[in-house]
Amino acid sequence: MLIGVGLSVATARSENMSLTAPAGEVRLTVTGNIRKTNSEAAALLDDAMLEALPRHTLETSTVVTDGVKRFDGFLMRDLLEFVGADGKTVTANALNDYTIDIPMEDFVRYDVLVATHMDGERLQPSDKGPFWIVYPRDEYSDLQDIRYDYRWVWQLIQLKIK
Ligand SMILES: Nc1nc2c(c(=O)[nH]1)N[C@H]1C(S)=C(S)[C@@H](COP(=O)(O)O)O[C@H]1N2
Ligand SMILES: [Mo]
Repeated sequence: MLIGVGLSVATARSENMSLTAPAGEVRLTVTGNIRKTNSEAAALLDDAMLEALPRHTLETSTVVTDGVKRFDGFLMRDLLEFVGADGKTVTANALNDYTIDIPMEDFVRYDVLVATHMDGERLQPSDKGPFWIVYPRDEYSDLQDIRYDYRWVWQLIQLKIK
């Protein structure tokens, strides 16, 4: 009986922790209301796991750079699906302690990019890296607004789903 109970607990646990463990350095951590984890209540993601997401490109001007830039990365929508996120708000945290709540609906309505590269160069933590949330600003006049500018989090390292 005791062995049976132990086994069912172990099985339930492995079903929840359904992501493989990161092999490399953890670059992005997702916590909160997610179905897929690989540590206690978190999805710890390394470059290899993030590079396996469908790649996406976006050209746009930004409020902090000159002219139109080419950004490469993956869609926030695909990342959220990968970790089984379910909620109304995504709290984004940056290396410089910047924190902001972003409505989940942004990622349904728009192709919001988690950029890894700008003009072909890997974003570095010393600048806007390792990740920069980039909106398709030039495509939608609605996005050319200070409320959205706040959501362009650079030096992104953590997301919490609520
Ligand atoms: N990591 C990080 N991302 C950030 C910020 C910040 O301080 N740190 N500032 C936000 C704000 S308030 C705006 S308006 C835009 C542009 O910031 P800036 O005009 O202060 O350079 O980036 C956003 N992303
Ligand atoms: Mo700002």
